[in-house]
Amino acid sequence: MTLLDSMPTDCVVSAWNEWDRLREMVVGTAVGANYEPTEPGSRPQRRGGREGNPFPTGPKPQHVIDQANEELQGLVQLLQDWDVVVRRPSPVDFSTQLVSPDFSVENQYCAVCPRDVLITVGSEIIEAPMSRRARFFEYLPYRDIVRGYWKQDQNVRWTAAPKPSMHDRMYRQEFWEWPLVERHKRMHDFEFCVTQEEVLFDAADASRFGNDIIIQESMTTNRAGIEWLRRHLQDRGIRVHAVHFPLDLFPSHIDCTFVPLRPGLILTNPERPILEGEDKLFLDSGWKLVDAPQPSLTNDQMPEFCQSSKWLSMNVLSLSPDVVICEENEHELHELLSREGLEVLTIPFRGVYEFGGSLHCATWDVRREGKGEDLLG
Ligand code: ABU
Repeated sequence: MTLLDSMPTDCVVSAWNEWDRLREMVVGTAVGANYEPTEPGSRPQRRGGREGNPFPTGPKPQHVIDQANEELQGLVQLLQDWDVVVRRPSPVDFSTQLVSPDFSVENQYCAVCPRDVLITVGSEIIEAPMSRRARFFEYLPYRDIVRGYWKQDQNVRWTAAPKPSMHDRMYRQEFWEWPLVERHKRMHDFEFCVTQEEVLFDAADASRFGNDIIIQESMTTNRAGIEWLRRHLQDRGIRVHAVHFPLDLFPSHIDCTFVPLRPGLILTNPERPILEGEDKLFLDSGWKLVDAPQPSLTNDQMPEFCQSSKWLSMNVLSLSPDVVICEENEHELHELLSREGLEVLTIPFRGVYEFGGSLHCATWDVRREGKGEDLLG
């Protein structure tokens, strides 16, 4: 790393971790949201006993969009009350079909979860390649914002990771047919619905710890994607570590599994322990791993069309190392975090669950105080 990289910066884009005092952030929007289509990288299923019924296609109902937008606006208000500058994505019509030389998909998805698409590493904004066809163009709602930062400050770096073909060859279709017993047998192979050939990652599979970034192998991030990020960041002295959670048989995004809250404290998922030996990276540096309590909803009680797990409960957003925002119904989590010395702010957010995310997913931090530090190893 150069000296310049590690220095505190006035750059309009600057964020090194998940917890430093938040100053500027993008909050997603449900405007224009559609149901995610069935495609090689995703087989959406209904919940609550309706698994066998067809999954809808096309635009989400307006009342569902309105409910999510009301909750997202509540988050905006809370952030502004804490002097955080908030920006919102440009509206995009996600109902349009995509046709490329290599694939087509009947409609696109939504701009509720900027965390999946964008990551800030120091003064660099990286647009993830993504792994699903319906999300190929999901960077577009954020392009005006990103271009604005880039024009505003010559220290801002802006990188779009190579776009994958999303050709049928990029996917492992038989993954979806493997019964659970087969998945359990294969869980240490870390082979999911994407193959290893092309560079793929969703930004939400990564988590920032200063000069170290951890990133999980998942249904949305493959080893080539992790290698691309590692090579891309190594010249700046930023180390990328692959991590694995073998009991998560459908992993997608690390922020419901392993959530750093402040230096020395990580909220962990009791049903998805980190691979034996990989905990050393954290324990040897004095980090404490604390299991989250069971969520207030079971998987069956999650919204019928939500494709994420009950562990959205732990998808919290840090305002600072001392203050964290949680969904209002997660009382046991509030108590745990309070016992750990955090001030817990709560807001309603279950209407956003329908779109696959909670507070961390629905946001992308652009600027936090602080600088790059060596916090692991
Ligand atoms: N988008 C986050 C989903 C993670 C999970 O379902 O556990």
